[in-house]
Amino acid sequence: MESRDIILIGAPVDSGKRRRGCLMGPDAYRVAGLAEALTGLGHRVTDLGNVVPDAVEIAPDARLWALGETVGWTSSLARAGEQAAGQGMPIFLGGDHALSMGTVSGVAAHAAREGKPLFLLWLDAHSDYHTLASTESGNLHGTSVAYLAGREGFTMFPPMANPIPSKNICMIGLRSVDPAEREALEETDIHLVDMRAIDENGIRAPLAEFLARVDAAGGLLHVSFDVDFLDPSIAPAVGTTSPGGTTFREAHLVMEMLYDSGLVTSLDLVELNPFLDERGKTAGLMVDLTASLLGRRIFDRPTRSLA
Ligand code: 4U7
Ligand code: MN
Ligand code: MN
Ligand code: MN
Repeated sequence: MESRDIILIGAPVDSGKRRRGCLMGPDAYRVAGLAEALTGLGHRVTDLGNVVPDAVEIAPDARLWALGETVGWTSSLARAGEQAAGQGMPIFLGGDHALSMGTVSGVAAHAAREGKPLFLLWLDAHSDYHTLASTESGNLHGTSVAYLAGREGFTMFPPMANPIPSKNICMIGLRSVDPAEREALEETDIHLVDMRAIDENGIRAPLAEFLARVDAAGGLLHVSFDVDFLDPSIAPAVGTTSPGGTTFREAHLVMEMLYDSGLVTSLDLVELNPFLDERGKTAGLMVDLTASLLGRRIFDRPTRSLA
């Protein structure tokens, strides 16, 4: 694949949960040298700076944390995402995972305009499949996929105009799924790859199978990368740590396969909390993984087929 037009968009969303710090994420990626790493791979990189949330008037909700602020982010990021997707490959620098309600709806609007199906790869320990009614924590970063898939009850939010069909969604890395989420997921066609499946059969086969489907459909592919997809021993800068995550090499292999596929058209980097990092270790790893997704490799050998 030749050089790409990459658009960095800061999304310092910190409203999706109670523990603060993700608002520092975009600057941590800048300090860790994301733009420089991608430029070094031959890409053209533009940093548009940070988005701000729309002002909305929604009364505080006793159960749902910072509802109005997250709704405001959803509409402003949807606009930014739709526009950037028309100009290149947007990389959204989070910010917590509530930001994906905005970024992915924007990208979905772009895909609809192009007449192409959108596929969503969710790399996460969690399924983020709660509705506003089922969430027990009230933390909206745990509801993003439900919104994007068009589940009912997100009445305060902008209507999801282009919901993503569940057969176009693949979740990899799962190890913390709440009972209400599991029940709902079992009724869908969402492709679920939990850590046990990865232990038993490796991470390569299910990803290759999903990528082949994206390719066959001529689809666009959005990747939403939650830092807690990684094992906390290699990526400590995250509020919702969950042991038993993917290893350094499993994560790089996913990124290398995504590069080889040539299918990724947009990316979220979410849930980095620099306040919890150890001397920039997690931010640096996320930059290296993004570089792998955009062509960094150990040897320049011919690309293997995915089949
Ligand atoms: B993340 C949780 F209860 N399911 O709803 C919830 F375990 O974006 C966690 O994936 C959500 O980090 C995690 O609060 C959201 C919890
Ligand atoms: Mn998440
Ligand atoms: Mn998570
Ligand atoms: Mn989290």
